[in-house]
Amino acid sequence: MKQTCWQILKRPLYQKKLRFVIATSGLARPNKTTTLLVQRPICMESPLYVARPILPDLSQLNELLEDVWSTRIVTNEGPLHNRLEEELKAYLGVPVAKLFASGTTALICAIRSLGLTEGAEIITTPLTFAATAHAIAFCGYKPVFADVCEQSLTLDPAAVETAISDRTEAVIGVHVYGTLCDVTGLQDVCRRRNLRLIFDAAHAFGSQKDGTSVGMVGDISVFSLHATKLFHTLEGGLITTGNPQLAESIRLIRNFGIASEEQVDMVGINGKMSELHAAIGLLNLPLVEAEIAARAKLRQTYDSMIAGRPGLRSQLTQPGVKLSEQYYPLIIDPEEFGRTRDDIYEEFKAHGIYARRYFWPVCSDFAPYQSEKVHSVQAIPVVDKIKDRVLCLPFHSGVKVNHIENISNIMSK
Ligand code: T4K
Repeated sequence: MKQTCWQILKRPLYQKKLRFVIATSGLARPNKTTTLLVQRPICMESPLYVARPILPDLSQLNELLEDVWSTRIVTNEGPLHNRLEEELKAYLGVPVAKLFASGTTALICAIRSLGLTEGAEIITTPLTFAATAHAIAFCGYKPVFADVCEQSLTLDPAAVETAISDRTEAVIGVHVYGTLCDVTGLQDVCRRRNLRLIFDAAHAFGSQKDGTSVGMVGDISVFSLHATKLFHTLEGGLITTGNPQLAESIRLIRNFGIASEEQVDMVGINGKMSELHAAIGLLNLPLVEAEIAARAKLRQTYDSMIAGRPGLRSQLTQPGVKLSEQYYPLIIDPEEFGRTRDDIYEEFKAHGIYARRYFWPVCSDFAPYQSEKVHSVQAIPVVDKIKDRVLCLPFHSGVKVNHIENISNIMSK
């Protein structure tokens, strides 16, 4: 039987030999580190992470930065920044694309741009990254968590309807893992109940529904351009909107509300992206299609790995949707599969495979949201069930055949 390096290193005889070698080699006297090595052997292969950033050629980056160095315009809507906004408009097929220092700053500015009433409630999903809920609270509004749909794991329009109070003024849907929200359903509720609608599209870069960019739905869409995202600028964020008035407010809020040297129109923050980050974006954008193709192939491989296995399912297939290929969430039913998500997560980890339990714990479980004053939760039975079942597998072009074999072997036990 083929043994993993972890299993070999765990064998008592091997550990005894290792201790002896360390003690007699003279290279290292047994200390805290070597003792730890003996007690907790690590896998020899380099770790396999859930995400791996695409990176441009360093010499190309240098070339771009030479211009920046010569002009010394390094930030504040510089030429590379503006060029990237134009290129993103074309790539995404949107009329407005505004860059930010991070996805979180972009979310904060998007929420601020709506000009909601003090103390307003914003309904969102608890099954998301901390940033979604935090952006709401940071702006002084109250996050209200509602349940998700069982199949898509995105905000359920019916649950939103139930969660609406006389203080509700907006909804934030999240295209979680890259699965699109029920956009029509959410738009319908928001139109009928006169609510603003933001989409947190951090996982949905480049995604389309029936040929329309995901960045064109709702009032505003917000993307993360963090290193862990398919397209990234190391750190960064992006807002798209079809509403020119909102676009202008968003641009002002990003730059302290400054309209001109003599005029400050609104309360704003520093949410700007630097030229260095924009340069990375300009060089990464042409690399995105190849990364998408590699991930699409990997998705097929993972799909066939779990096909016909009771208790395992993956992301919902949505007709007419061009996937962003951001994550590969595996959903594990412990009763049917016979093992829990956490059991598999730990075993992966022991083999140097760092899958992630996004998004556990869910936002409604966070300490700052335990008080009714800060947030409220409607019944969230689907989230309560699903939060212990999702495991995002390593999903990028660095995942190779031997990794997949390893993953498959662990899943087959
Ligand atoms: N809304 C949603 C729905 C989001 O998911 C996010 C961010 C946001 C809003 C806010 O956007 P930003 O303000 O972040 O732009 C990561 C990211 O930091 C975060 O951007 C992302 N969502 C979240 C889902 O994932 P962690 O705590 O899981 O990151 P970390 O450092 O553990 O990275 C995951 C793995 O990626 C590492 O194990 C190794 C690999 N990695 C990571 C980094 C940073 C690399 O290979 N290279 C790197 O430089 O949050």
